[in-house]
Amino acid sequence: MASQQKNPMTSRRNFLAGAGAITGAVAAASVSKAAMAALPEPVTQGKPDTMPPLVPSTGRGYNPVVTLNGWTLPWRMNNGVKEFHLVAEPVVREMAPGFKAHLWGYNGQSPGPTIEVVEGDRVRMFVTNKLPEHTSVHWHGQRVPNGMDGVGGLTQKHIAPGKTFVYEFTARRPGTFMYHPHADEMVQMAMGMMGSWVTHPKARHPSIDEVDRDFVFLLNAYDIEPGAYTPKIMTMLDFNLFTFNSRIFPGIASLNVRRGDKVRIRVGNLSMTNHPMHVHGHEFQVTGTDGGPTPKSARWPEVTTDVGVGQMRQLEFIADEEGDWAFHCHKSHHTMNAMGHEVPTMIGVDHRQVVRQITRLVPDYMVMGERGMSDMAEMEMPVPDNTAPMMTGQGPFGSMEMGGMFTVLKVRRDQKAGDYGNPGWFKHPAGTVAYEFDGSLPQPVRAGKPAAASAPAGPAPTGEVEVQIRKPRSGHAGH
Ligand SMILES: [Cu+2]
Repeated sequence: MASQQKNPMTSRRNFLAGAGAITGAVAAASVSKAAMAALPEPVTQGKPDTMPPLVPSTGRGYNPVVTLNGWTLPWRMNNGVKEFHLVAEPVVREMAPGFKAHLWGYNGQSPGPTIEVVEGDRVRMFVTNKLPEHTSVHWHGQRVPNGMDGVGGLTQKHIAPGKTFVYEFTARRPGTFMYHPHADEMVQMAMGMMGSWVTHPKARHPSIDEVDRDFVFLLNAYDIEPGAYTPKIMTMLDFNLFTFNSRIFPGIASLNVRRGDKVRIRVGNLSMTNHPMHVHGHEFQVTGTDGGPTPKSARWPEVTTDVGVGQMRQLEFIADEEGDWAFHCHKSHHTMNAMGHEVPTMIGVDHRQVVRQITRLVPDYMVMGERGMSDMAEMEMPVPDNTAPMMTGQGPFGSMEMGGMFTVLKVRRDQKAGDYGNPGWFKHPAGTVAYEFDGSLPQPVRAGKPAAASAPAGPAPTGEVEVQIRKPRSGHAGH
């Protein structure tokens, strides 16, 4: 293969030899050896780590993206055509340390590998189906000949189990795109079948800036009961795991950048609801969507942007504030992991007497949540095997009480250019961390008083405070 992922963790295994090891959960389709011989060797990735950017060694050059907890698929160049080989197959995805899910994906992972090409590239995608049912691949957002659009039944025959189909087209528009099945979509997307696609501009583009860091990931949601491994695919709205690239906090890698870097984050949404994505400490602009680059005259600053279902957004900003900045979906239920949904609200209910009575019968009985839910993060309550804690993540000051769609943007002055490694927790300069009040502060100056006369020692005489009290009248019509 002409281009290789420069990472020892990438395993190149023989497709057939590896077939039995993929999963015992679902019988995978078998593919004949003769049929595979002419295809680009399938490359798979077993580790859920964020892999280093794949610097192109053939074709036109570009500044590669970094896939959060993912990787970019290597290709081979065949008479000027970039050939990729996607293998649809059952996979085991570690969603967070200690919690694995049985999903469907591509080339060993869910989501599948990111595809990176350059505007104008001729692209040939081989898609081999090792799922137990038929599939297809739709190249979301791209200009393709209609018969390459991947809608099973409408624009092509479905790809039966064991078969390989070829898609061929020119990557006409630069931008941020996705790929996913257009066959038994409800099941296949609920099982994790999707991937990112980035088409880099072939030359300087008036609406596409060069950036120092370029991240990409997809938003997805799963419904996996505590202790189970396989998503419930009939779920329409009541998901319990909200993921960046099929990972949940604290399993999501941090975005590590150098202070002053221009940062681009490409986010696509293939879940069943919208996700308002929020960056702390910085304002960003949305510089593009899956419709292409946004003209500069049509951009405005934001700190949260909604990424609707089936949409992609490019967030860009200068990372000029050092620190550990939260980056998350702003729906508070989406920054939590699986829990029973029938938990009653116990805030303000003093049930100590009840607990004493129950404890006589059930010694291990625990009642959660009478002072809010943060107790659950601190107590690390026992959960079934293969279940992520609901709210967790140890930070330098204690539990972060987060899960799901949450990670940290780490901005450091001493991060090396091109180094995506985790620099550890931020060391705050003295006097810049919120602190506990201990009663010793300079006397306040009250608004509306001359400064010279306004700082008497001791508390202000109560007679000087004017308040107006309006009593409600009975029978008064509200408005
Ligand atoms: Cu969300």
